[in-house]
Amino acid sequence: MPKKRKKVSSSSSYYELLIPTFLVILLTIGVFIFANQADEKENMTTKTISINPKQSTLSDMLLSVTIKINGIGQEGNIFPRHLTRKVTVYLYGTTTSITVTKTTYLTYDGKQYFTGILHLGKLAEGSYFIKLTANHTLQILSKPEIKTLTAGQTNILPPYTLYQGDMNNDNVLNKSDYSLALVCFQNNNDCTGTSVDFNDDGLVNILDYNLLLKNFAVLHLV
Ligand SMILES: [Ca+2]
Ligand SMILES: [Ca+2]
Repeated sequence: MPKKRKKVSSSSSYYELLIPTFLVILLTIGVFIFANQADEKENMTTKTISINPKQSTLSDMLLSVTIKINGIGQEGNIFPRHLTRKVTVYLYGTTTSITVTKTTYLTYDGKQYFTGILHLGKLAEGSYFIKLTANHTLQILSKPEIKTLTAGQTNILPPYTLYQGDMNNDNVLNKSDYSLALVCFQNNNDCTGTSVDFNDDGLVNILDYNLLLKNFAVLHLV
């Protein structure tokens, strides 16, 4: 009888040892799986940050600008004396208070347009109103009015025509400009600093005067 009791006691002790060991193994596996899931979550978070659009907007924003100046090109003087034009571009954020003014020189393509790439610097992606102007031209608002700018690519503006004749640079074409230009035409000079040689052929004559009148007509000012 005492021998039987000893056998039962040995078997019970074996299971008493096995069960805690098994629980420890299960606990270890659980901790391992939990740790792996946490690592995966961390990796996913890192990946999300790497494509955060806020970071991509910090790269240099590029704008391809093309303008036509009336009187220069195929319907006017195809061989202007000045092969570059200084152009100022104004950007206004539609949903932010961002305002940017940049000036660049565009190069004549030998036929019709002045073109160039404008570096806007670190500018946030988004929607903007864009205006352009050159020396003694009226400002023009780009069309469509709201332009979405995207980082990492060259944003292309369609060609715009700039109209000359704003002699006093107040962004209005009216009789004050006509009077200032008329003095130059009557004296047959280029009125240094306020050139009326609109077609840039080196002469001040009836061709330039007609261009000014045409601008008034095109802009419905007469
Ligand atoms: Ca004016
Ligand atoms: Ca001329």
